[in-house]
Amino acid sequence: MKKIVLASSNKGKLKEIKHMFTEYEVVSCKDMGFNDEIEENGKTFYENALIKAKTVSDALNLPALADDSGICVESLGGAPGIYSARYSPEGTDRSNYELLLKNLEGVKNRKAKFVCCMVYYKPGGEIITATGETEGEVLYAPEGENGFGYDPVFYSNDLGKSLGVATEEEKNAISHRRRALEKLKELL
Ligand code: ITT
Repeated sequence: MKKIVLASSNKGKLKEIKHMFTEYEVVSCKDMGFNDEIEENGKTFYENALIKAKTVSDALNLPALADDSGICVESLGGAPGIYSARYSPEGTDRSNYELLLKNLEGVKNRKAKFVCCMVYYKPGGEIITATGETEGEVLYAPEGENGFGYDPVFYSNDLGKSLGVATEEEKNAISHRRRALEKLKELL
């Protein structure tokens, strides 16, 4: 089976992408010996995904896939967006979603979406990219402990429940990551 290197250190992403991308053997860049911190100084999901994919591809001299994603909240002007992983000073999943709930205290418009931009970068410079989104609302308190990141506080419009209570299969059927990956597969 063809191997694909994922330029990510996020275990939640790796697990989901492994389960959805069964056409390839998905391995993490860590498994390939790449352990460097990558500075994500782009201004968009696309720029950050490209930085990650290109850095890993250049280091290993192999094609690499990166996923840059986050939650965009309408009443916060799209924040935390590309800063989702480092929203709170501690930067843990729990401290991040707790800060989001705090910043939405008393706010009625809870509309939010997850966005995922994937970039597949080949040595030589070929870029294949696709973006996916999934819509919902930010809950008032966490529900469930499944998934990762902001899943426990995200009510999915497609599933009619929190991604914290949805199974991985349910989430993977409607997620921003799935939608980006399906488009990317067609382009690959
Ligand atoms: P890599 O850059 O190493 O891939 P990261 O966690 O830093 O890992 P991002 O910069 O793309 O990745 O930040 C994504 C953050 O957005 C992630 O840490 C979560 O807080 C949030 N997020 C993205 N997808 C999510 C999902 O499916 N469910 C819940 N939260 C998600």
